[in-house]
Amino acid sequence: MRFSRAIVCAPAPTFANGLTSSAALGRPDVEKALEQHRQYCRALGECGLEIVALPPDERYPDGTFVEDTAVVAQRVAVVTRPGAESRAGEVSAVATALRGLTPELERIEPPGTVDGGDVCQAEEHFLIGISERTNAAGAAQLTGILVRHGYSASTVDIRRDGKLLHLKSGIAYLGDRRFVLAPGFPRVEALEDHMLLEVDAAEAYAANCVRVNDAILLPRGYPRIAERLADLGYTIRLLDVSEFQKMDGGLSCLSVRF
Ligand code: CIR
Repeated sequence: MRFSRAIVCAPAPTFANGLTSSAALGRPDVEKALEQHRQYCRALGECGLEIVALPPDERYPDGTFVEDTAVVAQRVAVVTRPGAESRAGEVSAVATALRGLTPELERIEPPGTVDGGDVCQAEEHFLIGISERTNAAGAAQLTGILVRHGYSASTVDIRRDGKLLHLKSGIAYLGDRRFVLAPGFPRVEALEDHMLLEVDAAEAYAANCVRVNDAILLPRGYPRIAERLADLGYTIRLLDVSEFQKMDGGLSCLSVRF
């Protein structure tokens, strides 16, 4: 699957007031986050993507995690309904940006909630995580939309694990029938007949990596998985995302790629 565009949103001045359960990592430095975000956008540009930059909105400290607001596939785009109340208003800017860029725009309606971080596309199949943010009603609506557009979908409940905020905190699809997984990720049917690269416990955060055209974006500081991916022949782009990690986010959350 090749991408030609990415929607991004730089961290707002209020970034450090966002939701986080990683307080032990400290408070993020907004200036440093802005620089890391610039490097991230540069990497996406070097992977061949045109950047569509939404203006930071200080009402939404988590607005930089733009992936949660939309699920964009080749035949349909879905504006989500984020599960955290403080993030509900983030969707209007992304909906406006998507109009005209995607063939059809659908929406998740109440009582459904979906965070885009809970949706992992692997070719024509979508794995949807039921989480603290994505409920069963939202997953059912999204499944219905995707199936109407010729895709298949299945769900996995990630709440039991307790460690994953979103599905994609623990899984990345690389293409080539390969997934990267966090340790202990449930072996659901959608993973069958795929190569599964489980990261070491000490490198669990690196399960949130992103294949973008000819490269894999990987957080810096996880040498074991970096080496395994390089051995498989992938070009690796290492990026610092420490300030986003402090707010429970990572590489995938920072863009909507399509
Ligand atoms: C939140 O809790 O919503 C944000 N602080 C982090 C969202 C990260 N998004 C993602 O993993 N897809």
